[in-house]
Amino acid sequence: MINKNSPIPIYYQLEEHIKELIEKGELLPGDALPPEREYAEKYKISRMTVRQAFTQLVNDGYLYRLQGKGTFVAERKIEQPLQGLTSFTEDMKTRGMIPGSQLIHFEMIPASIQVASQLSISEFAPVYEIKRIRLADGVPMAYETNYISANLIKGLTEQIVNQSLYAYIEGQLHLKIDSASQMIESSIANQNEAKLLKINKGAPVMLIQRNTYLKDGTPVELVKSVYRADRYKFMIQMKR
Ligand code: 16G
Repeated sequence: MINKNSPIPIYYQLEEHIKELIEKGELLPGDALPPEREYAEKYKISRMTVRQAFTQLVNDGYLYRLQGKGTFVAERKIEQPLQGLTSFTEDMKTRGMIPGSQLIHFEMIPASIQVASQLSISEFAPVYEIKRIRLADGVPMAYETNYISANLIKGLTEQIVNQSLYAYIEGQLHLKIDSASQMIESSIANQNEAKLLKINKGAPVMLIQRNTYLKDGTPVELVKSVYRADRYKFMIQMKR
């Protein structure tokens, strides 16, 4: 498996080998990896090399370490395509996962100047402020805050937002969601986000801000989502 005469660095060969075992399902999420020492002895390589491969796999989200306990196989990340304007509920259903929401906050408030300008409404006009934890098979994936004009999207209830917002907008109100612009940046979880997402404070997250529009250009929502970076990766197809 490890070819010492190959120009490919040994740590990289080991990394690819472990990745292959994970992809084939020979190593499953939660499985403990043999200690670094064992790998070093088995392949007659240095422990430093094994550590380098492990560290890279931890950084790439394939493995995680528990202090004093060892190195374990992480859950597979969800690969989210970036083309296509979909809802969380649709995304989870396409994957055969059960979507869920835990409602943290639901209130009608007067729009701040920032929210008003992004939703193209007047300052103090009524907006719904909705905070939800989005769950996949019961596991928290993202913490999402939506601002929605109450004069445009009428009749929202806690029950509706506990299910799918997009299904209500399109299925009940017959408004056609058409386009969105989205910004993605890296960040770290603050105390509140960490608690809600069941991750450590300071753990890496991806901050996504989405402005969504109807066909005639009317802004329909303003969203800030905090996604767990240990469970999500984004993918986009490109053509030249
Ligand atoms: C996604 C969207 C969010 C939208 C929600 C509707 C991102 C970053 N955000 O989470 O803007 O409000 O879907 O989901 O993708 P729902 O129809 O399941 O309520």
